[in-house]
Amino acid sequence: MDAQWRAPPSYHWPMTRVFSGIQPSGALHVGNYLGALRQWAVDQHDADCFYCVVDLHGLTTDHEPAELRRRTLETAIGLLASGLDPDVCTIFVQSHVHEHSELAWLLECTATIGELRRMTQFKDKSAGLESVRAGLMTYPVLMAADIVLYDTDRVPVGDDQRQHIELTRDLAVRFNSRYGATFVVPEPSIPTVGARVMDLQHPERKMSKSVDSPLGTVNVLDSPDEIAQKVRKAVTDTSAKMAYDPDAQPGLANLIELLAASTSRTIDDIVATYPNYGSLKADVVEALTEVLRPVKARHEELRGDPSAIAQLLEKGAAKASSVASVTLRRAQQAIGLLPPGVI
Ligand code: AQP
Repeated sequence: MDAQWRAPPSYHWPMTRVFSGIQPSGALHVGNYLGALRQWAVDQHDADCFYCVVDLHGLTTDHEPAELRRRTLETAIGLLASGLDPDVCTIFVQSHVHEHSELAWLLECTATIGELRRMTQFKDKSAGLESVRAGLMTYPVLMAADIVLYDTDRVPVGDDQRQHIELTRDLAVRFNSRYGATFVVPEPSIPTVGARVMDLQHPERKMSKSVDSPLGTVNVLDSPDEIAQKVRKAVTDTSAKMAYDPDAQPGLANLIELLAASTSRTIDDIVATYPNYGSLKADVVEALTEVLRPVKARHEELRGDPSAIAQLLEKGAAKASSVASVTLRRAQQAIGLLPPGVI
């Protein structure tokens, strides 16, 4: 066997390798920013980071082709506006790197239908649909392929992705134990505050790009007036008791977390400071407006030059492919596929 295909992990020592992705399923919201993107921008200075707009994941539910293309570009602009620097990290579109789909098949043949059916996002997203696309059940396997292709050590994500990272780890371990050391087994990295920003109108469910909740979702590009209107109308409760209790007072807990995540204040400090919900909401408006201000300003600069974005995505894809192709070949060899030209 060709030794380069079966070199044991970790392949990129001493740099930690980081990978994460985002679906082009709608406008970026403050949950995406505080739960994930802000951390991505920090990580790019300490690790070898690969960040991806996962457009193939956008095919799992109803979509308009032209709209998917528009959102893919818009999401890439959102990543740059969030502080990602293409000279420091690798930014690309998933479908530009064919290795993602190819490795996904090898991992589909490693996963079981039972474990995919147990994914809570599959249960939530398929609930009530008359016809469920097979891809909606198998996309966590594609996500596992996205991650292990880059010999990823760490995956910065929001709390909603915890179960998918667990599946990725299970598949990597299973593949390694069946076919020999092939994949690095990644660790999730989930922020302590802001990991699950809830919908302002329905604080029992997370803020989501693809759910139509105009007053419940604070978008990264919202104006200060829109932020103020949404936060002022945010659902709280009638008890008026200042406490951090996500089960009993989920709306209030969400506002407290939003303030903690957008400032350097602790939850205890916030609970002790505010006499009533009104003054808390006023400070949440101010904190969100401030934290999003630089993102909006960069977005304004970037949106005027889509061809520059297209070029940097092409460059990112070439770099990503140079890493992904090595991992894919290693996995193909391990699982028993005959390399072309070899007898
Ligand atoms: N509400 C949230 N709070 C904190 N983090 C969040 N993330 C998503 N929603 C929240 C994190 O953002 C990153 C990118 O998310 P994604 O595009 O992979 O899709 P998602 O997790 O399914 O998020 P959305 O915004 O709710 O999209 P749709 O509506 O398409 O499902 C991830 O790291 C995620 O954890």
